[in-house]
Amino acid sequence: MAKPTVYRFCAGPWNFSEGQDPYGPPTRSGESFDWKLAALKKLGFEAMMFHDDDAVPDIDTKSPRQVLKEAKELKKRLDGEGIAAEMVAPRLWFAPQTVDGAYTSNNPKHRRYAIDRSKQSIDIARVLGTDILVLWLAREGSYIRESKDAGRCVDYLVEACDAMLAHDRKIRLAIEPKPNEPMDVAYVPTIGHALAIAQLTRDPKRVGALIESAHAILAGLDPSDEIEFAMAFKKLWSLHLNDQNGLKFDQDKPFGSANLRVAFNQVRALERTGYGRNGEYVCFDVHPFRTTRPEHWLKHLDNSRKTFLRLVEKARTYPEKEAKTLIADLNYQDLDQLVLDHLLGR
Ligand code: GLO
Ligand code: MG
Repeated sequence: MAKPTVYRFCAGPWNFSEGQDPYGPPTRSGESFDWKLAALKKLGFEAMMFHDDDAVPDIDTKSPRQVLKEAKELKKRLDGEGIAAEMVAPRLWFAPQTVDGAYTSNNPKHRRYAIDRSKQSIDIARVLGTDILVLWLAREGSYIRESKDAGRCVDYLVEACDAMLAHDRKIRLAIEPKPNEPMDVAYVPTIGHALAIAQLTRDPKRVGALIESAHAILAGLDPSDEIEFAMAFKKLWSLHLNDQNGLKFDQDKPFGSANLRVAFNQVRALERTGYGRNGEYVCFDVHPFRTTRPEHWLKHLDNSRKTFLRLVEKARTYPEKEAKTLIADLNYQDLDQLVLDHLLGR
């Protein structure tokens, strides 16, 4: 039997957010990057994930040389702290060029901007020592159906992936699906869509996925099934665990906060499929509640990890034999209760 996975944890600088929402300003004043790096260390997390402009602020105003220089400086700081860079993601949803899509914009100049910026993110990833480029396709979708050609957008997405794969022979693209928000409807809403796009690219082996719990729930799916699906293709290269209370705005709640059983099944899926054995990290894409006071600023991350580790124990002590007998007997009534009793502690 394989040795139990020792999980390693990761978060991004945006996960130390300041409480702003569409209806109100920040409720905590911003902290510096160094503070966030120190906070991750204090939490015992081993890696940080980066948007390109987290790594190099104001990236669009800097020359390629300057960008690489700053990326190298960052790498030194990370090495000094013993924190790895888990991934880099081009932030393709802020700039005016991405107002109606980046890779799938109707405007060829804007599509070019998106591809060039993605190539630059790959250069940053190389400097930071990671081979994972995460593509959260935030604005690849439509506000109204008639504004874009959905079929052509598939071609545009494939073209963009091909350009990135050609730019660096080692880079792996991890597509992070989400069904909506900020768009009304996104073109890559599920893992199935992401892996289908992968098959059309010049090197399908280097195009995989990142699953976020909340995004699967927003798509009306069970995140544990999404995990098992991606792992069946050996394509789950990163993970954003969090929680989501049904179909509403993207909540990014602490892991397990809304539905402990759904969280348990995600952990069980990771255990069953061996996620983490090839060095993949468990990242928490969670935000503090708006009400959080600065002295409790790290709790959402610490608590997410605590819940995760307790659920690992629950997965490892799950009464498999008893469950198997009940499954063979089609006694799902008692199987259901077995799970609840196990989670509640007998
Ligand atoms: C938003 C996404 C976002 C991405 C991040 C990395 O819904 O989850 O947080 O994960 O920008 O690309
Ligand atoms: Mg995410």
